[in-house]
This record gives sequence, structure tokens and C-alpha cells, in this order.
Amino acid sequence: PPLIRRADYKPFPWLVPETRLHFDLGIENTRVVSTLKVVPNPDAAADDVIRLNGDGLQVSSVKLDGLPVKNWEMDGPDLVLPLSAGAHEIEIVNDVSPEKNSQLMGLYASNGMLCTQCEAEGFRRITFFPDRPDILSTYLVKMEGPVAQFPVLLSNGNKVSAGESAGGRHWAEWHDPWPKPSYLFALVAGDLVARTDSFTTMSGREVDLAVWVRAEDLPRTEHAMDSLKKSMKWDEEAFGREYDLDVFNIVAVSDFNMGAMENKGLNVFNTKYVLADPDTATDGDYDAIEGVIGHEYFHNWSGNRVTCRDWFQLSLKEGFTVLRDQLFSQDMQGEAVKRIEDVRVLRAVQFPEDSGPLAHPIRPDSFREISNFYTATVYNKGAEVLRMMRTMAGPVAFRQGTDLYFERHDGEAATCEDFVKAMEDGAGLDLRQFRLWYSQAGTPKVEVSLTHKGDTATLALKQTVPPTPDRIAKKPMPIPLRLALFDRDSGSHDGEQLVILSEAEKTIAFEGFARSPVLSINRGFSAPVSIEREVSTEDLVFLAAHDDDPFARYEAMQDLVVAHLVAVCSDSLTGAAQEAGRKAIAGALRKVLTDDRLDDSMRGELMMLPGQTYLAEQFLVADPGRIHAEREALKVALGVALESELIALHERASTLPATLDHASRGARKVKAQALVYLAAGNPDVAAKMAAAQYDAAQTMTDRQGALMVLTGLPGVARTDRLIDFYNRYRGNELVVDKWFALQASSLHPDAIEHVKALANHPDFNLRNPNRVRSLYMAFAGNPHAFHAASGEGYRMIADLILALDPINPQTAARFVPPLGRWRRIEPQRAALMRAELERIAATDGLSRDTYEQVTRSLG
Ligand code: DPP
Ligand code: ZN
Repeated sequence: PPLIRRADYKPFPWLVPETRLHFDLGIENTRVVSTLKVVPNPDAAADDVIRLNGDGLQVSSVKLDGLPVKNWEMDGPDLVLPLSAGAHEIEIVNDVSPEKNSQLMGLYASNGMLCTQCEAEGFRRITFFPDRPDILSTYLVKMEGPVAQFPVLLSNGNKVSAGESAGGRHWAEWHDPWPKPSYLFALVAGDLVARTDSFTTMSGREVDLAVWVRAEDLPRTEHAMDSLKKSMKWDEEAFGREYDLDVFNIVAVSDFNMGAMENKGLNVFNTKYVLADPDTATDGDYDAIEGVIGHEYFHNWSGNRVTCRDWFQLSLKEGFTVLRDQLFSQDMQGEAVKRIEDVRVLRAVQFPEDSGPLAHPIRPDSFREISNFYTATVYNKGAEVLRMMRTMAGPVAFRQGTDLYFERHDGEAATCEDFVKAMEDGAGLDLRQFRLWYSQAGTPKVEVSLTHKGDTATLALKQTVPPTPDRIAKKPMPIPLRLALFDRDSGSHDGEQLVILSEAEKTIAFEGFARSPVLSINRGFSAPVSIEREVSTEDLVFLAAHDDDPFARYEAMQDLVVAHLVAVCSDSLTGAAQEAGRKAIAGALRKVLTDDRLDDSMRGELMMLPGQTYLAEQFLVADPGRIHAEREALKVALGVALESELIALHERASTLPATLDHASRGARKVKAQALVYLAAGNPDVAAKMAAAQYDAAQTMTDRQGALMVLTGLPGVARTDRLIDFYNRYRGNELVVDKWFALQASSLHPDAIEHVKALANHPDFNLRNPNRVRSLYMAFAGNPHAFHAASGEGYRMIADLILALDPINPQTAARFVPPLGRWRRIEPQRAALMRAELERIAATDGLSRDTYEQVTRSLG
């Protein structure tokens, strides 16, 4: 497969101002008649042919300006038609088989309904079209099919007409007045019911809202609808963005490759991000639904009204929209905890990507398959880059920048450069050097040291941007660091400062410190960098107890544990030093457990140990077996040392009601965390407590939290509750997904055997991406099972990739990165991982998706 380069961008020779589509719908066969108005593009070099992209399509007929023509030819999957200068109308007829479409790209069948997914290049699997985001067209869509099978017919925009036709058939016609790229096209036909509501926009327009689901799911749509209304209101207040159609439809689909899709006026969602009630969805699920509903809604401006010129600009819409959904969720759920969660995801997923073979800048320079670039780098690091601009400009100026961006580029297909320019002009920032964040990959490292002499504290900062496969030599980038210097005695500071480290090295003197202060740096995680510094355990304990920035307080706890585990795993501690380290951590954690000024939601964050992947990132070459063992040993020590505090916390939290308010949710979070430590320190007591929590549970959060702990503990309580859970929720796909995931991610010593057995369970199914992920993504993230020294875990993931690739390449390729980390793993496991990648690479007929990821990973 060819390498496509950003530098090769050329505007398309033709424009397509109008697109008319007619669908004769059927699950086995759907006939598509597409009529395109085309005109020469005044901003491009003229061409005497038009290339219409296709993917696996057979042409039935082609007409040009109303007359049948035969002078077209196929060039690979594309149709190429000679075209003289001037305006033309092209009509193409072709058939597709939704039922056979297991890739879930283009038009496909899911549970008897028809739906589409077109981003990034799925439209070309429906009909021939210049399938690139800079071709904006208005769409008029007519759908026709049997009423009984497809009572509901939806597409983008507004419904303009509908009617009955002969033989139990009906039709509907939808018109979207807003010109859009083909990746935002959508169609849904099926037996669906809607929760409806309405929203009045800031200029007083009434919008009809609907969330479409299968009849049995209707009772679980209230939270999605609430989230939608909150999103619409928030975008008006926070970004001045108003909705622009008379209807907004959301449809939930159970077979879906990604989380959701922002099609204009017709968002299509994975059921996972729509359906919720307290009995079947956890508090975390509620938050995720709110965040994703917000994300897709916010795309209406950041993505749809202003779209991307080409796919290299993906972060223009995704990084910006992730920032917008993060700010929304901060406002809805609380800023401190949301920030901690977002940083945890960044470190668990994006940092490893940035330090591995798949590293790429947030604006990549080349790809073979764009689906592989829907990454944590483009999304989450992209959001961090914009957040840094916001930190440097301040929220008011940042808003002036985004206002200018929307005003300048409304209706256009824009670039990342357009955004940066609007931010310079609107927010008054000089971003000349800052643009490097768009072109350089790799997580910058900032070395920090603080010295003290007389009454001066001197801060020395040094940055390095590590080499990545695309580029060795890197330039220093502007790194905004929020910092504070604490007085040891009073436990307070004289105000936070923003230091921008633009050069490779810099020292700053702070006067007026008779004693050496305690440094709190990168507060709020103001820059997506890794901070390296020599810092005493004493200072970290101080910050963990006193820092007034909640993120920094969390960070101090993390640093305390990371430093300890890294030292233990490197065999650099004497027995006594190790004992002292554990004591210090236990002391800090005891404060967290008992500090009654903390709310439980924040307490739950502070209780979480750094994850295995983040710990592995601290080593040039990591031994996952050792890291896992030492992390577990620390949990045992903490569980033993703090048993009575943990039990008291669990008891106190158990008295709160099973409601959705902040306090009750926080209580449920600390209950699960307390059980995790107790399961390590005193498994018998933990098993009893978890079984009791499970039996009394009135919410999925309590039930799942208890079952997670039980699943890791051998014994009858485990088996009984796993059987009960399955029987209780059998038939509810999303909850059965949880049942698979709990077992695949468990600490149970036989987790590998459990996963093998579950792969043969009648409910396991390679065609449903949620189910595949619930078993195998959970397994790939389970350190002791995936990294089993025998290599069996690696083999199972490679086998899965080979089995799934012919069915659904996009989802199959997502399982390559866990194996791709081999260079950063100790030699014996590395050889086993590499061998599995080589076995995949040697297989004939790999998809473009998997081929690209595997070859890059072997590099
Ligand atoms: N554009 C989609 C999103 O919202 C991708 N499925 O991220
Ligand atoms: Zn998005």
C-alpha cells in the first residue's frame, strides 16, 4: 500500500456543489443511485477526467448529462470518467450488500437495521465520489424500503417529505442545507423508537431532539438526552456556538468500530455511549456518556461547520473537540478530578505511543491507512497542545482566538495552521516557535533542580525532546509550567507563577526565601511533558498533604510511589530503605484515607496507584513481570498497614444512599478502592466484604466494583457471583461485555485460561467490536496475563489479530500496539513479542490497516 504524504496535498480539479442520493434499501442488497453536479474548481489545475473514489463497488451504469456513457474506466477501485470543461451532471448506479459488510465501514446491517459509518473513507464503500474532506456538497437523500422492516428512515438535515408507495413500502426524503464533506454523510433505517425533547437556542429557535434506540432500550435514554441538552447550552455559554438545524438526532447502534460519529444532524453512537440506568451502568459509564455526547455535539462547529482540508489535519477537529469535551466535563463533574482522569489516560495511552515505534506528531506527515491515525496523540495530545495555548493566553483571550477561527473559516475545510494563525491574531499570542508542537513527536523531558543559597532559591530547567522514528534531531519547544514555591513552616505560598521554558536550558532566581522552599511544578499538568527531578521523599510527603493545587497533590502521591517502585525494581534499595519507603507511602496514604477535608471523589483519585504502563515508561527497558510483582507487593504492604482505616472508610462510605449525587458517587469510588487494597492485604476479609457489597448492591458501580475484586480472588464467592451476574444480566449486551472484561482483566492467577474458555463462550462473537474489545482489549491491558513469561498472552493477541483482520481490519489493527512495545521490554519477552509480530507480517493478504501497524512496529 502506498505512503500518502501531507506535503503532496493538491486541491481537487472539480467541485461537487450538489449531491442527490437515492437508496432502494435492503439488508442483502441496496441499490444506490447517485447524481452529482460537478463544476471545475477555480482554485485547482484543470483536468480532463474526474476520479471518483470507490472501494469494492461494482458499477451498473453511468450517465453524463442525462445520456448513458461507456467511456469511463476503473483504475483499481476508482472510477475515472473523461470530462470536458464546464458544469456537468454525473449519474451512477451501483449495488452494495450491507449484510456482507463486516468491516462496519460504509453501509452495513446491525441487528436488522441499516446504518452507515463514513469517516474517514467509508463513503466510497457506498458510492463513487471524490471522498476527501475538502469536497463540500449539499445532500438531498431519498430512501425507500419496506415499512415493516424499516419503519424509521433518517438522514442528515431536515426531513422534507415522506410517503407510502405500493407493496407495503414507504419513502422519506431528507435535505441537509449545510455543505458538508462525504465523511459526515449518514443514513439509518430500522425499527427504532425515540425519546424526544426540545431545546430552545440562544437566539430563540426551537430544535427537536431525539435519541433513537431499540424499543427495549428506551428506559435507558434519559441520561443521554440530559447530556445532549447540557451540551447544547454549554457550547452557547462557553464558546458562543449555537445549533443550526431544526432537528438533532442520535441513534444508538450495537455494532460500531469507534465510540460515536458526528454526522451532521444525525449522530450515530455506539450503544455503550448512550444507554444508562443505575442498575446497568456505572458512575464512570454515566460520565463517559456525558463526555461523548458532548464531544459529538461540539463537532457540529469544530469539525462540521469548519472541517478539515485533508486527513493530516485531523487534530484540528479532534484535538480541539477533545479539549472542548474535557472543559465541558470539568464544568459538569468538577475540574480537579476530571483533570486527573484526563492526565491518567494521557499517560497510560499517549505517552507509550509517543515513546514507541508508532510515534507521530499531532499533525502526521504521512500514512498508509488513515484509520490508524485516530490515536491518543491526535486526540489527547492534540487537546493538550490547545490547552497550553489556553494557559498562555488565559481563557478570555483564548475565546477571542476561537471566535476568530470560527468566523474566518465557517463553511471551509481548514488546516491546523489556520487555527494557529487565528489564535495568534485573536488571542494576541506569538506562536512562531510553538508551532513545533504540531511537527515534533515525542514527550519532552524537563529536568528540574532547585538549589538554595542565602535567601535565593534558584530553579534550573532543561528540556530535551527525545528522538522518534520520524526524526532524530529536535528543537526546544515552548513549555508553559505553572509553579509555586511553598514555605515549609506555614505550608503556603505567595502565589502561582507561569514560567515558559522556550530554550533548551534556563535558570530563574527567586528571592526572599530564608529557608529552602518546596517546589510544586507543572501544576494542573500545564504541559504534556515528563518532569525529572531529584526530590526528597520528605518534600513529596509535604506536597501530598499540603499542595493547594489538587492535581499537584495527586502528582506528589504518584511521584512518591513511582520513585519507590522504580528504585525497588532497579534493586537500588537496601531492605531497610525499602521498608522506610513503604512506611512513607503508608503514612501519606493514611492521611488521604482519614483527611476529612477531602471529598471522596478526590480521595478515590489520590488512592489510586500509578498504572503498570506508566510505571513501565519510567524504564528504558522494563521487566513487566517484576513491575507487576513489586506493585502488588506494595499493595499487600499498604493493605496490611492500613487495614483498619480501609475497613472504617468502607463502612462509612457504605452508609450513603444509592443515588447519583456527587457525595454518593464519591463514596462508591472509595469503596471500590478500599476493597482493592484489602484484597491484597487480607483476602479473606476482602472476599467477605466484597460478597456482601455485591449482594446488597443497588447500583452497577457497587456491583461491578465488588465483582472486580472477587474475580481476582480464588474461592467460591467468586464463582457464585460470576454466575449470578451472568444470569441476572444475560441478554443485556453492554453488561455482558462487563462480565467478559472483568474476567479478562482480573488478577486471578488463571486469567489466561479463563480468557481461552471465554473465547469459546456462546456469547463471544468476533463480529461485534464491543465484545471483542471486552475480552481481548481487557486482556491486553492485564499485565500479569498478557506478559506471561511463556509468551502465551502474546500468541493469543496475535492469533486474534489474524482471525479478526479479514472480518474487521480497523478493529484488528488496534490490537497491534500492545505487541509493538517490544523494544522497551526485557530481552526474553521482547523476542517473543517480536516473533508474534513477524508471524503476522509473514501472513498473506493482510489488510492495509494491520500491515501498516505491524511493519511500523517491527521498523
Ligand atoms: N470523529 C469521530 C469522533 O468523534 C470518530 N469516530 O471522534
Ligand atoms: Zn471526535
